[in-house]
Amino acid sequence: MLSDKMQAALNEQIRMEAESSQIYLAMASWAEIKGFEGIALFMFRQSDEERLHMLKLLKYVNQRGGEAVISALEEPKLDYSSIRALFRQLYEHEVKVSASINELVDIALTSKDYATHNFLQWYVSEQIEEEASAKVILDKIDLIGDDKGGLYLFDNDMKNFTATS
Ligand code: OFO
Repeated sequence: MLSDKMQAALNEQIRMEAESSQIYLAMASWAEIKGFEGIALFMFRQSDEERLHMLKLLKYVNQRGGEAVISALEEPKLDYSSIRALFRQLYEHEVKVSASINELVDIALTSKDYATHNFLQWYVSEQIEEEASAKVILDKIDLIGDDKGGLYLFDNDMKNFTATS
């Protein structure tokens, strides 16, 4: 059985993962409209992944005798001034998610909820990968600078870019 505190924190994480999915969906749609086919594909994939992260948490809460809450989400307000700004927001968002996961791990440990602690390890590893790949992408963008040809190739590369690329 989940403690009230643990359940509330997990539900907050469900909201955050759903919000991540919306944010990346908004980014995907923007990239698609702008003709960045590869970036759009990458962002649609990220959005789908975040939805799976949300569902995994939802099922865990219900399985442990808790009640998952489906919250309302705010419309993502993003800075679309450049591709760099877009990926900077993705990176910063992932850093925020990692901090939130760490907070959950802390609650699990202090409340001696070792089952939830164990469950959360998957998210800890996932965040290491997601932060690292967002950093790799930002470094690539910095290398490209204002080079239009470089941006074209970058967009093409993003079609197949995964966290382990
Ligand atoms: Fe990338 O946020 Fe989910 O875990």
